[in-house]
Amino acid sequence: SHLCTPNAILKVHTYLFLLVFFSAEDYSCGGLLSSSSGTLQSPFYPRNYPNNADCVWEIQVESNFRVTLTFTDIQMEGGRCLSDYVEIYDGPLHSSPLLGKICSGYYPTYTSSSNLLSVRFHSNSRYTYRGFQANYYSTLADDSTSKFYKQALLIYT
Ligand SMILES: [Ca+2]
Repeated sequence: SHLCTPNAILKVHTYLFLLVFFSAEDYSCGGLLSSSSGTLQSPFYPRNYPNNADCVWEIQVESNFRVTLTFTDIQMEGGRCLSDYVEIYDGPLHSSPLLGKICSGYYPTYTSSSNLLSVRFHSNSRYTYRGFQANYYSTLADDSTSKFYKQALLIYT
């Protein structure tokens, strides 16, 4: 029949390609960040983030450093942060204390107690907003051992 002519098949393929191409915009998010400083943001920021997103960033800096994360923008579904939110963990995602769960309204700062900080962004199946942007940097750990050492130097020199 005429539906099986090469021209008809080409038209169907073109149609399917356009359907897939325009129905969902590809993106990747999350990953391991190992530079001493950097920026992370929700997919497509400052355009609206996609629905059903789940992104995990693991920030790992040098072993004697700490990670400080500062948010410069955050706009998501508000309220109790049950729909769309960012979670910040003091170490690896599934085995570390939750430092904060935020979605809108204020721009907090978090500092890890080790050289690892994890950030998870989650969005539910509807209503999207601009999302978030955050910067991180690393600072040399000022632990009790080095403080004691400095005091000892002051006393004995
Ligand atoms: Ca949502």
